[in-house]
Amino acid sequence: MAEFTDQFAENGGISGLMEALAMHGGLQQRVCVVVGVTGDGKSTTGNTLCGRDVFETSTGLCSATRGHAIGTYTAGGSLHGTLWRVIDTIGFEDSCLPQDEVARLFGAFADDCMDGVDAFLFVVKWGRFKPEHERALDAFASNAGEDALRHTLLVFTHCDVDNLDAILASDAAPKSLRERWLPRLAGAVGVDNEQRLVARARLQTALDGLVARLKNERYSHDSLRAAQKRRDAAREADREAFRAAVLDWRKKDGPLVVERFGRPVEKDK
Ligand SMILES: Nc1nc2c(ncn2[C@@H]2O[C@H](COP(=O)(O)OP(=O)(O)OP(=O)(O)O)[C@@H](O)[C@H]2O)c(=O)[nH]1
Ligand SMILES: [Mg+2]
Repeated sequence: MAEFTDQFAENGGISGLMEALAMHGGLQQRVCVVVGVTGDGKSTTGNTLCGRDVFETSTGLCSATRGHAIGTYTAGGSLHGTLWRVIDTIGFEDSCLPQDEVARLFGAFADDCMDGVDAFLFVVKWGRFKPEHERALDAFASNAGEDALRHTLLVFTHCDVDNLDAILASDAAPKSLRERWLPRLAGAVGVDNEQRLVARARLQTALDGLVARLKNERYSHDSLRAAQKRRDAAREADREAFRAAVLDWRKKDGPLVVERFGRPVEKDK
């Protein structure tokens, strides 16, 4: 019996069994990816969905979630329901890593959802839609492509308001959120992760609504790869333009002196 229990645990326990069932067609499979800035509650929201503490949470400025992590849960009954795979990702605007490295770590989640993504949850702490969130949404759109936005729900954490939609439609909501982002996103939901059961029900209802509205259409793996290629090409063009500008400047103005710490260390020409 102990041997059987050990084997069961080694194969992932209940979630391993659910995945195996899903692979054999017994359960429908869906994927949601949790994204956003560092520290606003991505991992906690993932834990709320999974109904248990799967992801490590933190309070620091550096993302506790480096790379990505995966949790699973079943919704709508364990035999005829849906097996959701939740992928928790590194925070954009991580102050401890260069932007390129964050983009590389973010993109790696794609290897764990080759069949695409049903929904992205972009997590924002309620009352804190700031320039950093705007930059993070821009980074998300540039890393995952515009197509990802219509699969994305804005999830406000630390949020216990009942009239979220009315607030978001009013002048109380930041203009850029109202006019620039919400029209391109799939909707918004507010949760307080401290109230896990209520929060879980709200998130699941929002996820099911999104899947139904999009008629099961998934964000594809190819869209992600195409967005990454476009971003790399734009970056290379930017570098090339910079190199050309320096060359041009050198032709016109003679010696180029590179100064470090106020002292010339390298002379050219
Ligand atoms: N009261 C309250 N606290 C929350 C809520 N959501 C998250 N927290 C807390 O916020 C802190 C940060 O949460 P995390 O889930 O680690 O945030 P994260 O976005 O995953 O952070 P990184 O992985 O570091 O980028 C933790 O202390 C959580 O307990 C919420 O809805 N209400
Ligand atoms: Mg985290």
